[in-house]
Amino acid sequence: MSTRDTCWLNKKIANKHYQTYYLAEKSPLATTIRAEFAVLFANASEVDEKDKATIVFERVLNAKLGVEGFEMTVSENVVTLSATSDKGLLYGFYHLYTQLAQDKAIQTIVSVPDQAIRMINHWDNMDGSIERGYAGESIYFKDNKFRRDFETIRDYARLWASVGINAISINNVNVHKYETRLILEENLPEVKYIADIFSSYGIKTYLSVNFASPKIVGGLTTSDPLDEGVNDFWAAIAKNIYRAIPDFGGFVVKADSEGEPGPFTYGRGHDDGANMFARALAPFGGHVIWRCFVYDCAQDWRDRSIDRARAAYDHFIGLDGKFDDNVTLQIKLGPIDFQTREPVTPLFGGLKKTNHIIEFQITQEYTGHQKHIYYLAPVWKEALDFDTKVNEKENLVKNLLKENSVISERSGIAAVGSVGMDKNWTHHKLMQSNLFAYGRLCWSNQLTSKEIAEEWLALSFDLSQEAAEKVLAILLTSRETYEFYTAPLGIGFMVKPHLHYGPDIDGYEYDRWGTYHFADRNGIGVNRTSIDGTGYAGQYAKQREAEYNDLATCPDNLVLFFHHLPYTHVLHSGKTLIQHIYDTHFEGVARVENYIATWDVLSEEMPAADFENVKTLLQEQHRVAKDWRDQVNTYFLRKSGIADEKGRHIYA
Ligand code: BDP
Repeated sequence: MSTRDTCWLNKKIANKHYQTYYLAEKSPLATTIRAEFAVLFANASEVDEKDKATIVFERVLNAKLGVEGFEMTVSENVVTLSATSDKGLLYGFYHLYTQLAQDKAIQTIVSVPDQAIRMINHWDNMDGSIERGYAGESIYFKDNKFRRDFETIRDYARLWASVGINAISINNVNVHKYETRLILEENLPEVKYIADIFSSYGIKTYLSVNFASPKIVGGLTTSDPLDEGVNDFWAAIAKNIYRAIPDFGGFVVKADSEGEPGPFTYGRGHDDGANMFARALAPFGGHVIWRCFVYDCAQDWRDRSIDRARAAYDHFIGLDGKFDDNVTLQIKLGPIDFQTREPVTPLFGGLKKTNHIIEFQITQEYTGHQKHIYYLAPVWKEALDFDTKVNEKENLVKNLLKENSVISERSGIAAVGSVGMDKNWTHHKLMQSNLFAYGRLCWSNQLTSKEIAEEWLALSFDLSQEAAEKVLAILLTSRETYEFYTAPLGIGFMVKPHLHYGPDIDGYEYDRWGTYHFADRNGIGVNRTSIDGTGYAGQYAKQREAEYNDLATCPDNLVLFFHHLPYTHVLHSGKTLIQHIYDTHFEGVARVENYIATWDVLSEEMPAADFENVKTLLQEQHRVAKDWRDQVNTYFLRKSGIADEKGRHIYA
């Protein structure tokens, strides 16, 4: 038996004595379903004949279910799960389990995923470290070798399959020395062990690759995507990988970004780079995921003409339609970098003829390092439901992902993962909710953040309704709370450089990364209008551009992202900018104090380890929230010279 926290797969179904009938006895996924049945229905006890129930699995031809959907029908004591593939049956089985585990009535349902690609990107290095990882070491690697903890990987695969994840890349997008060799023969048997486990749960394995591999490990003098030798190199690599791992997913590539090599070195475009990989992988049905996080990370802070927010659009919009069918562009949800509040990247709605996926971040790089409570579902919902207003009508991101991709099966969602060797996977017990929420939301875009959190709570704990509501309230307010005590109104950053945890207001202000707030004695914010600013707002459809350009319509929570404003500017809320900064920073800390008080009341109902875990981390959250409050308030009091109208203490 595994020693890991089984998260939302904790409960055993015991109320009925279920039997199963399974048709495709030999497939690996059928074996998985039987194994899952044995674990999740382990407590089935002797019961009356009238309480016995049967689960029938059947493979059907039913176009409306697609490859991954399922239908569940219920009559008397028979539950029938039907799907066109064993993968669909696996998803149906988990659905049945989660309904029973929540004591919900079993109802007839047809369920088809809203997004085709539902992916996790690990940023794991072979030395065992994880870039932006906050929950212990890598589950895959240690000491520049494979960790070979297959039980952990199997447990991990179960968690993701149960919420519908179907693709995982296992290594960092910044591909260092050892990881560059992952594509080579010497490492393929080990990659295959991992891929086989994932595959038995319906998950495809991808590798992040180094664009400069032909030079680094291929003995070539160039990595030029138009060079014949380079193309031969990648063709041979692909052939080798697919010989070892026939259902391998493909490559994830970060190129020409933050020091990573790329096609620009050779005067080539990103279409040339991506299509080179596409050609190598195409004969095997493989897939290239090409990241759009391309920007100048060595800019001069004195040069006001460069705006990092513009970069993804400026680099990729002109390439729309120029990518091969097995290329998918991966675009971060916001134009800068996973800040707590950013507008949605204008490439969504901008791209019309290119496969693309939206990139989220589960790991809490800028959102509290899994020491602070930050339930991410509202951030993701906001992005998926964002109305681009392209063509002057409603055009939501969640629909455009498929509609504007040439091949809808090559569109969807990816997210940077957050797990490590910590026993509870995520370091903070409550942040398991983000894993669950990510999978559920990828599958069903219309679920609300609240519904998902309720499901997660019901599956993960045995709480009274009163207690569950308390935890729910903490989760649902957590993003705003964090936003309140950190950088105000969409300005972002103000974090400790490199670490990205805790306040450092001018940490990046005179640095090369392009993440400036421009605060002086008169005001703060970045003028990104298309009237007299950087022009970023002009990358949106007309209505959005007008909305962001105009202070009368620009939403308060993004106003400093788009405008440079005096501290006396009056927001839509009726408060001045400076008073908003003071009020939210006091309020943010007060909320954390309330969380602490609420949590203490839960000691009877929470398992001891989980109770202690959250209690301890809340103290840390409180410590850092106070730091944020005091540094931000002091900074702006000194800059503006305007006192808090409520007369609260600010360190002047
Ligand atoms: C930034 C991280 C950096 C990643 C980069 C990326 O700070 O560690 O390598 O994103 O997405 O947020 O490639």
